Formats: sequence, structure tokens, C-alpha cells
Amino acid sequence: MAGRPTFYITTPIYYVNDVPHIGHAYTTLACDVLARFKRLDGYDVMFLTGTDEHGQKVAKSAATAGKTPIEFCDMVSQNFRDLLPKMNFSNNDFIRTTESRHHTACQDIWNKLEEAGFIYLDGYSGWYSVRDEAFYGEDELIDGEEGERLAPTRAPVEWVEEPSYFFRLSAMEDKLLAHYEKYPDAILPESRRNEVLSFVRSGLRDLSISRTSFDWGVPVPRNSDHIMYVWLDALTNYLTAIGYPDTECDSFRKYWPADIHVVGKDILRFHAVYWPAFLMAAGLEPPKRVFAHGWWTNEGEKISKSLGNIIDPLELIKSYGLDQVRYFLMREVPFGRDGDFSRQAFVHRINGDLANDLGNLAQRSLSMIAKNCGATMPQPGIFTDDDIRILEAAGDILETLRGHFDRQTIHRGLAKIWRVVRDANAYFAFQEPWALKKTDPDRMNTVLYVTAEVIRQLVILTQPVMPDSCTILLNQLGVGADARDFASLGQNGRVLPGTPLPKPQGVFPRLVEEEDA
Ligand code: ME8
Repeated sequence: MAGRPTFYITTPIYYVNDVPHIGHAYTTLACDVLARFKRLDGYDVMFLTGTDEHGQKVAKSAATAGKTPIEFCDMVSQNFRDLLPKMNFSNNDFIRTTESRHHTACQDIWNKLEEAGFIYLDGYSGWYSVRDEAFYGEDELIDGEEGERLAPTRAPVEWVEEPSYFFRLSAMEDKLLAHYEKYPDAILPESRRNEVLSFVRSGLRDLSISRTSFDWGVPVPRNSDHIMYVWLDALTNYLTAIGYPDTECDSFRKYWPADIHVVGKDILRFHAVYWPAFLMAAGLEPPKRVFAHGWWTNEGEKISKSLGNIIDPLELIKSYGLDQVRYFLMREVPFGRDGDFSRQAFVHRINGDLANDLGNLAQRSLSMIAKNCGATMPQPGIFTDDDIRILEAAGDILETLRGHFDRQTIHRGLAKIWRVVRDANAYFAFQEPWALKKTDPDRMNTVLYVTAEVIRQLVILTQPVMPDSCTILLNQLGVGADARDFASLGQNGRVLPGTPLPKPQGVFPRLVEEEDA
């Protein structure tokens, strides 16, 4: 029998020079939502996140903190791990680049590149940005306000002259272009793909892949004066976690090539150009997709430690609730575009979509069942056209949702679910079950049954985004723990007349607008 289809999804591994903020939480959240969706849809999922602990930036941060690099990494990496349960992230592994399994994988990939003739020793003299951990050509630099040279990201650059190994990136140009041509969805959204294409078409320079002026990294095999460039080291994590260099092991065979690396737009080039080039040169398949999402600002301002406007996800959760934060981040901004975080938009979105739309629908119908149907799921009579229409609308969502999630247009998937939430509210209001209570109690039972069944479907589909709230709602609907995956959406999973239901409780309280508070 063929095994379940597999799905391997990764976040970037985050630098341990920073405390985790909303930007990091956002990427991991998107991956969590996509991973949960695939699990509910029957896939064997591997969802990886972790921390990037080598390189000059981390070494400098450790020195500033008066700690050894590893002491510093242990401490900051822990902050990232602490965030996982608090955000309800369902990652299967957490990788740290300072682990020995990763050391082995890095050295192996180096050997493969060297054996294939893609590495040569030379000297690097040029610009380097420690903040970006990136080499820049003279032609890429811009002038700062005081005439200083800056990276295109506005990060400071320094002049570096040192012996260095190089990777023959220039030799990979045609192969990369052929790859993008053959797999038009290998880079999404499309605007990002175009950016990458024009970068590669403009000509690729060989890439410096070792450093000698500090030693916080993985030593180059057979020449430990050099440590591997932190990006070659970091990207390799995606292989390490599934068992590389053992390419015959079960997990590697199951999960490679990765289905998707989700990253921010800032690190697109590393993932969509350097990474597939390294892999193809080493004789490995490139990932099937790199999706680069946009950038969050805070009330219109770039988020940065120096501006002191970092949004702490834990503080947001404390103020608004975990699922509210998860829903807002996934629904408010089209996935792929830049977005601005504002408290007003947050309150507006949560009160509209959660408190008013889904929350109200569940609360009103379940309270009526509790009061008028002896707290058990009512027995429906014959369905009218209106009943069938709303049941079918709910039944049709999954196919559309799969299409959206397969292209990572998560916001559009949610918009689709919420159209049916609103239709269900309109159905409920139009049928007036409260009036039927006296005139036609059997019809009231049917309307309440249909509404409960539609809510069941909507809530099963919403689980990837709001797992805790959906669990509470499914408990309130009397849905068994083994009947909550997408395979249970059909007729067989329908809410069962006669099922005793617990006392309903509100799940999405209204938030108070700041000016009203
Ligand atoms: O680049 N808006 O790590 P990093 C949206 N270690 N996303 C944001 C964000 C914001 N304002 N700020 C950060 C690195 N992010 C490397 C990666 S992977 C092999 C190595 C998210 O700690 C976004 O995903 O600087 C971005 O790409 C990532 O954090 C950068 O994290």
C-alpha cells in the first residue's frame, strides 16, 4: 500500500542576536497553519524551525553581552523555543546550527561541492555587511545620509580582505534559469519570481563561502583556518534535520526535496538563488518552492530594536488572546504583501470576523439548542432548498481552500470560509428559529440542526488557524476527537441527532476599542 503523501515545510532559522518579535512569529505561524492544514488533509508532515547560531553577527552580539558564543546562543535560542508552545506551534523538530548533527551535514555538503569541482581557493576583497551577513558588489551599494556607503538594505558595510574559498555560482546561471523555467511556481509570489529572474539574468558572480577573520562557525574540511560562510552553513539545516548526509535514510527519502521554504522577502536571494545552486552543484534536488512573504511595520514604522517599537507577540497574546492574534496575522494582510500592524485594525478585524460573525453564529444557535432542545443535538426534518443551499456552500469550501493553501494565499482561503460564515448568519436570521419555536418546533429543530452542521464544517476548516478555539467549539458541538480531520467533513461526519451537548460558552469575546476603554 502506498504511504501517505508527505509535506516538508520550513521556516528560516532565526539569528540568535535578537529577541523573537512579531516578524519571526509571523513566518513560523504561517508555516504552522500550512502544516496543520496538510495534517488535517491526510499528509505526513515534517515542519521544521530553529536557530541560526554561527557567524560574525552572533559572535559580536555574544561579545557585547560579555558571554562566550555558545553561552549566548544557548540563552537566546531558548527564547525562540519558549515561544513555540505559547504560539501553539506544531513544529516536528527545532534545529540549532551548533548541534553536532549539523556540523557533520555542513562538512559533507562542502565535500560534495568540492568533489564536483565547484570550490576554489582565492582571496576576497570587497564589501561585507555583518548585519545582513552578506557580501556586496561595489555597484550594489548606496550612499547614506552622511555620504557613508551602505548595503542596499541600508545596513552598514565594512571592507574585507582575506583569503577565501569561492563557490562557482557563475557556472550555475543556465541551470538555475532552466530550473525556474521548468517550475514556474518554484518562487512565489510571482513578483518575487520576477525579481529573482532579473537578478540571475543580469549575471552571477562567484560567491565567497569561507571566512578567516573570526572562528565562530563550522571549520572548512582539511583547512581549519577557514570557517564556512554562515549562509552555506545555515541553509544546510534544511537537509540536516531530515538525516543528511544519510540520503538513504527513511526521513530523507520521504521528505527531500522540501515542498516549501517560507521566508521573508529580505532573504529571498539566499533561498531562491544560492540554495538551489548549492544543491544542484552537490547533486541534490532543489526545493519545490520558496515563498517570500512581506514585511510588517508597526503603525507605519519599520520595526527595529533601535526605534524601540518591537511588537512582542507574547504581549499581544496577553492583551487579545492567542487565536485572535493568529487569526489577525493570517487574515489581515494578503500573504506575500507588506502589512502594517495597528491596534485599531486588530480590534476591528477581531470584533467583526470573530466576535460578530463566527462567535455570534455559534453562540446564538448553541444557546437555542441548549434551551429548547434539551441540550441535545436536535432531530432534523426534511431539508428545504434554503437548508440544502447553505449545507452545500459549506461542503464546497474544502476544494477552494486546498487551491488557496497550495499557493499559500492563506488570506483568500480564510476570506472564502468567512463568506460562508456570513451566509450562515444570514440563513439563521432569515429562518428566525426563535419565532418557529412556537409556530413550528419541528422546523426550528431542522434550522438549528442545519446551522450546527454548517458550523461543524466551518470550524473543522478553521482549525489550522485557531486550533484552541476550534477545539472548544467542536467540543460544544459534540464532535468526537477522531472526527475532526478533513476526511470527516462529509456526510459520515455530520453532527448526530440526540448527541448530548455541553453548556455553550462564548469563545470570542468582543474587544474594547482603545478610545472606549
Ligand atoms: O535572516 N516582518 O534570520 P533573521 C516580517 N538567520 N517578517 C519578519 C520581520 C518583519 N518585520 N522581521 C523578521 C535570518 N522577519 C537568517 C535566516 S535561513 C537558512 C537563515 C522574519 O533572524 C522573516 O521571515 O534575520 C525574515 O526572513 C526572518 O524573520 C529573518 O530572520
